[in-house]
Amino acid sequence: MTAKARAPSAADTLKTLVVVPTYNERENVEPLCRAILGQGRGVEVLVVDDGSPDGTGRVVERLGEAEPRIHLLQRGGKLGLGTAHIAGYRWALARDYGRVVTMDADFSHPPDRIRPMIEASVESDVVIGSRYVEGGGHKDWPARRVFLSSLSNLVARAALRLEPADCTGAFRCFRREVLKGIALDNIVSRGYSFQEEMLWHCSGRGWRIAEVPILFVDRRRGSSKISFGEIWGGISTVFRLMFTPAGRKKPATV
Ligand SMILES: Nc1nc2c(ncn2[C@@H]2O[C@H](COP(=O)(O)OP(=O)(O)OP(=O)(O)O)[C@@H](O)[C@H]2O)c(=O)[nH]1
Ligand SMILES: [Mg+2]
Repeated sequence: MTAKARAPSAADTLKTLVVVPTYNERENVEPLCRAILGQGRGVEVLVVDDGSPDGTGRVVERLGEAEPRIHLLQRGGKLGLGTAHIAGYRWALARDYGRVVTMDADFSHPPDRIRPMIEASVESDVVIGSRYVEGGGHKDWPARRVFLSSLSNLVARAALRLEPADCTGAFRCFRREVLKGIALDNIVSRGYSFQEEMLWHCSGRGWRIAEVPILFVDRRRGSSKISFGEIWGGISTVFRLMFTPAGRKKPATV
């Protein structure tokens, strides 16, 4: 069904910004932006590019000239995935978006799951595009990735007492109030373990968290940016948060 034909629902009363961090995603970024915009008239996209040498930023700039719903936040160099997400949140909070979706650029996060996540955010504050609930999963993943992902989730759930089944993925939808209520300056993780740290804040504040199943497909175009250092980053983040005093109460203003 196209966005035009779809009857308006409660989900359409808020504008949504889909934040996509990129580093060398030239082949993916144009089809992805188009697929995202197809998810509804109130959906816009912000690409946070870290000076990709392959010219990803220039592609987005050109797309934005023809389509006002496509935006580019161009940063000078590779500053890390966590800070790219935060930059996207801040960009949205400075404008009138009611919710923020975050996702990878390589089509591992299926764009057609954005709509069900937005619908679920009517009743929930945070919605996770989840590989580990019934109906979800991953396809074409090497055994090493399956093992590492399962282990990271197991550790995050056990050590940080997080309830969601998928605590490590970047495919998420936040209501504006959630992001407004987190002291983004205090988030320490710069890399992939940023995801666990964000969820730790959300769950500690008592926000309602829901999971929508997704089938995670291994990237087909472009190359992976994950490094061995991210594994160490994940372990140190979990240890740091385990020994951080709660102090995550929901602010009275939201
Ligand atoms: N802005 C920005 N984006 C990044 C950075 N590192 C990775 N990304 C983007 O973050 C998303 C996730 O990176 P991937 O390389 O796909 O990581 P992954 O999904 O764990 O690894 P694969 O399964 O191999 O694809 C992609 O959209 C990347 O382009 C960074 O330092 N800055
Ligand atoms: Mg990927």
